[in-house]
Amino acid sequence: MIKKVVTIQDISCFGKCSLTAALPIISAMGIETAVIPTAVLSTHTGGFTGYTFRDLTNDIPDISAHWKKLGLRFDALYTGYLGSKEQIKIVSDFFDDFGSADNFIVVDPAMADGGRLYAGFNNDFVSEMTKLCGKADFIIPNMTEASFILGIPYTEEYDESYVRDVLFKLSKLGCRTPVLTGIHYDNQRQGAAAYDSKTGEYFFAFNKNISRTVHGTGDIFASVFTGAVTLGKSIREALEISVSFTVDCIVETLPFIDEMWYGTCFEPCLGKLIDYIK
Ligand code: PXL
Repeated sequence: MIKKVVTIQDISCFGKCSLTAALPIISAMGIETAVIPTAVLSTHTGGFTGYTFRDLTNDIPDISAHWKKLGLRFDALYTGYLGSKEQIKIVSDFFDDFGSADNFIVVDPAMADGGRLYAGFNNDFVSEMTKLCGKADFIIPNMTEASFILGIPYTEEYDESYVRDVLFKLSKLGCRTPVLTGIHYDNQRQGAAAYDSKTGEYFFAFNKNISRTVHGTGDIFASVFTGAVTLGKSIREALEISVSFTVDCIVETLPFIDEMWYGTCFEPCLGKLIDYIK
């Protein structure tokens, strides 16, 4: 039976992030992908100005009620960028309705990067997102998001023991497996790390470091990771596939970076992703 994921995040109509990344990527992995759009924006908020924002919070309970009547079930529930703290509460109810012992929940607390919260977010939003993280099986923050969640200072200078400590503290929120993205100890390598609090194991996956920030890579990583775990890959395998694919996408983008400042050229790499999951 084909696996089914539901992903809950915004549609930025132009800009290749959130749903316009998650939908093609998870579909390419051979997984049926249902969506709940949380908001419609003309573009994402990372570098554009004057974008429109239509909040769809009130639609979510109706979609959920209809799906409950239909008896829909999903192998994974995966959330990304959420538009407001009210919306996080409603998504939390959705987890109560659709989460079960046979599926898993992934929360990517997409709210900050480079030491700063994205436009429109504040500390109240962070505390609500932190609660949502406690309900997840996997959370996928970058170091900025992890620092906001844990209330610790953001730093770009850290070592492996710091990463282990951050992962351990994140697991204490109640989520079984925190995953930290964008880990780098030097300029040579960059990657991701995970902690399975059930077994006490730590996992690391590194690839070459490319010191250009490319927009939307967090969404690409989280989508691939969610898809890989849905397909039954181990944490180690899912981490390696996600790191490799994210680096492929960054490498593909670099020659066009002046025009592509707003997004990542993931489309030409989808064939490689299909190979990685074979
Ligand atoms: O890529 C994360 C993201 C998702 N959705 C919106 C965003 C961002 C990051 O800037 O602005 C609307």
